[in-house]
Amino acid sequence: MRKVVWLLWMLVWLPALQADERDDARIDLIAEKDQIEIVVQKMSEGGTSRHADWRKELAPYYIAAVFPASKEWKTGFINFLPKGAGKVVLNLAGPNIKGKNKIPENIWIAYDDIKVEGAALENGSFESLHPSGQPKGWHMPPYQTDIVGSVKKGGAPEGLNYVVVWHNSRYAQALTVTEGKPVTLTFRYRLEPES
Ligand SMILES: [Ca+2]
Repeated sequence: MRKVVWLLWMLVWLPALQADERDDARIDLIAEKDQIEIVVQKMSEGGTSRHADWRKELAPYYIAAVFPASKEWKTGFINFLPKGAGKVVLNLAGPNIKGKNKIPENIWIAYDDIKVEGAALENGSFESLHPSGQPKGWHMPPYQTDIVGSVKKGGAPEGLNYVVVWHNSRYAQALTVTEGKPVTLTFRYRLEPES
């Protein structure tokens, strides 16, 4: 009988759990180059973080943080303590849900109004653009994909512009951190509706 109850529980909840995971915004904090240990202290409600578990030597210097997203704009935050000084690269990304050939699925997450306390950030509003249309201060880490993130105009929670990204096409910016000085990152985000 217990087994049956367990099975029923799984049938009810497993799809729900999977659905949740699909809807996560993901922010990576990467200090691989300067080998700064990162300790996450606090996150917005429902947020979870883990050290990189795909490459052991990278783990102390790489945090993957996820935040439950919906189609409505929400505010998220993450507070972390750098245990050294140097550069922590902030990556705005989407969830790692493996699709065909183990390549992550193209799930779009929108971000805007990125603010940082404890370090300087350029153009967290995405209002300032290069002639190419790319946001000043941000770069795209190299991934092999033809489906690339971009700046969207209109419907932003702050100003005119926001950005959309997914796991394999991100906007990134290096933050210069101070040893022992906590950094708080706040941001607006949502699941980007299919257009
Ligand atoms: Ca904006």
